[in-house]
Amino acid sequence: MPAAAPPAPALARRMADAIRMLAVDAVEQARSGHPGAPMGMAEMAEVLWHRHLRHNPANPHWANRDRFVLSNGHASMLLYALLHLTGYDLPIAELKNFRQPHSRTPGHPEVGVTPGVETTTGPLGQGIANAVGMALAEKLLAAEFNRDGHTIVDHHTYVFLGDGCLMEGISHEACALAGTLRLSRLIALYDDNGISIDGPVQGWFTDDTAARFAAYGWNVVAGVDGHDAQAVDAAVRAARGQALRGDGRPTLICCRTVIGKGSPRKAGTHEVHGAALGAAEVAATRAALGWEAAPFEVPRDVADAWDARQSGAAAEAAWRGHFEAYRRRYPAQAAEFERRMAGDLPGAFAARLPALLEQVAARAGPVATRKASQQALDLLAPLLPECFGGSADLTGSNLTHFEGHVKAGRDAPGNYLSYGVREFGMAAIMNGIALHGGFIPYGGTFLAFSDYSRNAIRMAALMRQRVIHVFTHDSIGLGEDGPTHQAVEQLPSLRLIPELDVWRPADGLETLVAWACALERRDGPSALVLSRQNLPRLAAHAALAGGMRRGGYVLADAAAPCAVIVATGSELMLALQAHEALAREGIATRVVSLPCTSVFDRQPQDYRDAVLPPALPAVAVEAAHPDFWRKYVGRDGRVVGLARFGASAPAEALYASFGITAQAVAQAVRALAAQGAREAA
Ligand SMILES: Cc1ncc(C[n+]2csc(CCOP(=O)(O)OP(=O)(O)O)c2C)c(N)n1
Ligand SMILES: [Mg+2]
Repeated sequence: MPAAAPPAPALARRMADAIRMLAVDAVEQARSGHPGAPMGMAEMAEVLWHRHLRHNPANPHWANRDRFVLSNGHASMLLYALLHLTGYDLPIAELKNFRQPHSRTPGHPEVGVTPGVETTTGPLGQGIANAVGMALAEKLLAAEFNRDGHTIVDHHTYVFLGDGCLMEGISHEACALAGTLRLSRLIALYDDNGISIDGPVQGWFTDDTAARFAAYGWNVVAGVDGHDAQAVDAAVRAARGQALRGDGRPTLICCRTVIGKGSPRKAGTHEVHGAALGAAEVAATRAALGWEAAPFEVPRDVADAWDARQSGAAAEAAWRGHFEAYRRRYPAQAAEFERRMAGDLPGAFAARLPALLEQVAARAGPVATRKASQQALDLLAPLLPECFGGSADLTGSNLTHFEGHVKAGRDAPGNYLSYGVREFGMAAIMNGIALHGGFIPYGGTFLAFSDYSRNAIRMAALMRQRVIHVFTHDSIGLGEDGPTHQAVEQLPSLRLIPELDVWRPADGLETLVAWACALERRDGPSALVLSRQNLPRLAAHAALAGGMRRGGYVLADAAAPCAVIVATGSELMLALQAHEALAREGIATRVVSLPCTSVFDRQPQDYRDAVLPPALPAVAVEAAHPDFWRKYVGRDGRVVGLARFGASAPAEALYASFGITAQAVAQAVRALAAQGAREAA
């Protein structure tokens, strides 16, 4: 679709001022928020949203809409004003309720709360990385589904970002990769206002941003006056033209702006970044702009000019026409495209899974769970073309590659990406891929480095996106690489992230079940925590998969057990060894495997109580920080774990020297049993 004709300059200015005043008035009403950035980016917003963005306010989920990411999420009122003005289901009452309980205008944009918001932003730098993921998803889907004369995947990803996003390290990770991958349909507009919270940025941000992005392989349009709508328009037109000619380079348009533009006394200062202007300055701003409308009122001609409902419906209808022609010619691909964008798994997945569980349960030999994960992928990936794998430069260690994977490259589509050593970037890019739709992204690194990715994992959870993290080398069990690489606190701390399911499987069958649950889960991310070292098969019957799916189950039992031993992953074998040793002494115990505590916690009380009877004392064993397990063993229970950093030595030596052994578990049970006997006496 060609760009829309620009409005007459006087109207264009009033359209921008409408954004300014809605932002000013909403922040004033809330006595909270960030007016400066919306005021400074108002012209950029008018140009992009009115003249270029292809979207349909009546259908925020149209598959081929352009994506828009407000990476400087504190400018949320800018986005809410745009959504309201163009005709999304965001009435003026919602703007009046900015930042109030239950409003659809939260402090920072949240996907799923406000129609038209594509990703949750606010943690600076992650929005631009999400956008890289969206642009990558678009490029991959276009390569997979478009046919000669049938371009059904054909949209842009636009981003607004500020100084803060560019100072954040993740912008380097993501933008460097975008240059390498030649994501030419990614067009970012930089709000270059020279101000961040502490004041003028000369004291802390003096990068040559244009040169930096040119070095990444981006097309840079430098020195644009961000308040000159014609100049911004020309830059966006050129960027779009270049993308369509297949130039390959993403574009950064550097727009010189004045923060708080329009406010006579506060424009250009950090005072306007994150505080209401105050009644006097609001009045002065109205006067300076010549804006006569009352708060939250938009003059009719301005409202009409902004209304994008008709043009949006026409744009989507035209695309639907193309799509129906595509369906007639390529019915199978059309159905597959719709399935992929809807996020439904193919019927073959559920149909084949039971046989695959049998197959894996029958594999007797010891296996590292990272290897079991690769074997699971070998079985599942052929059923799931939506799987898009990768690793932050540890493919051979994470074993995230599966048979027949195809590496995506500069210009080559594929289903696997070497993200380079960019854990945070990978995690935020995966969020963008998932948000775009069409793929289930997964990516690997060592568990100890999950901290690098952590806020993006948190964002996936907050946004409830289906993203799968593969974290291998999960404990001191990795051995000689030492304490820098041995996770201790990561496992419990990941479990504290709401909505994140953390799986730590113990053998091949548990690993396949963990993968299946992560893939089936539509409403949140999962982390698979996997061993480097070989582990014995413990669950030899596919029938156990049902209990695994519930996050926890009884693996070994006895008549009238006097204690429960709870374990995960590589320590489950220690629990079983202790159970057997104790049985020989006449001490009856039950062994419970808890591969995913959050899934277990979601089970009905009677199931949880049946697995972990509240009356029985409990011992937990896990080669990680012990505190988390208090939740299951209580104050009187025992935890065999590691409340210190590991060390560089062979794994067996470390387990022995840190006392994470079957003997220690058995001893803990004996102590509990003795205590119980004393109390009973
Ligand atoms: C990761 C992260 N760190 C810190 C903040 C807090 N913060 C919000 S805006 C901002 C300054 C951003 O400067 P800039 O992008 O230039 O915004 P402007 O003041 O120009 O609107 C900071 C530090 C944040 N939102 N995210
Ligand atoms: Mg700034």
